[in-house]
Amino acid sequence: MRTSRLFTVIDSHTAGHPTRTVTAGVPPLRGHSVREQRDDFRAVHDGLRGLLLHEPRGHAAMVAAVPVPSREAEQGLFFISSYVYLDMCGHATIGYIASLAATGALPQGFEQNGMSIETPAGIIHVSGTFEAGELTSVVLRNVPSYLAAADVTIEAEGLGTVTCDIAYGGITYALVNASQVDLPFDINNASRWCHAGMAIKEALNTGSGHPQVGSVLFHHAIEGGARHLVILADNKFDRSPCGTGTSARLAQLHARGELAPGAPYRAENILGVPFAAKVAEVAHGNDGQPAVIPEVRGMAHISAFSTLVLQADDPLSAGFLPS
Ligand code: PYC
Repeated sequence: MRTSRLFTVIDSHTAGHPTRTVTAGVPPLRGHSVREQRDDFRAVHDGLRGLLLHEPRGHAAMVAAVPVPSREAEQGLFFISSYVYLDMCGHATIGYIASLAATGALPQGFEQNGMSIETPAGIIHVSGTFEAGELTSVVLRNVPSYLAAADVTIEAEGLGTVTCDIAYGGITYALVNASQVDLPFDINNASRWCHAGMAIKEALNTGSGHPQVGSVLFHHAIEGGARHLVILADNKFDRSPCGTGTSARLAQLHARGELAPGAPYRAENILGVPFAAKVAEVAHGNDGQPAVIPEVRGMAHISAFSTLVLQADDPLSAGFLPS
């Protein structure tokens, strides 16, 4: 067999959402910061995104975590999804740490002190809980997160008038109470929720004058928190409760006076698997706006240790993603 490329990867899922941690095969990248290295990957090697994440080696929901050197933190990490480059990704950070733990690659002292990670969105801090030396959960302290706009009203195609808040948690989200959409809030209706989410995103992002959003988070109240369904893109939704979306929710609830620092917030995915979250600290955003440091705790499980191969004569070397 003649191969033209080989990548070693560890696949995990965080409450159902996949992370492909790439441990070898990515060419050296130019740039000082993690953001610059991520931008170099995008400019020079974007073809690898299809190879690593699209069919036949991946699928629409796949997200890669790519470790790179950092000058600012103990490690650097950037995130590639099948459809876009994410500045920050909570579920993939949790998947990355679980992958390091599964291969004995957590840095020395992690169990006591955790570590800092530079991401394109900024520096985060991760630590873990352990039982008899085994990682049992990953605790992520995210970048400063804030409410960007409250009580925004838009007309969304097929839905009519929708009210939402817009908040940043490493990615910017429209936060929408799911009761405004006449659909059962369950996984069997995921593609219809995707349609609804995309209609809201489109209405916000095409000349509404409101902050642009990357994704739409629908929330449905439960005891001690909410069930989340995050619509990422056409036919793509987060299977996890979404780390950056949960961070945006914490910022929203804190700004509205509905969640005190330290109070627990249970963020469940659409299948009922939770993240445990809280406002860890009150802080300031990059532009001095009132913000919070969110803390999100969850766990990932390993699903494969693989070597991805591109055979030299593969006619579909770029991969493909059915829409
Ligand atoms: O967990 O932050 C997250 C995330 C973003 C996109 C998919 N998952």
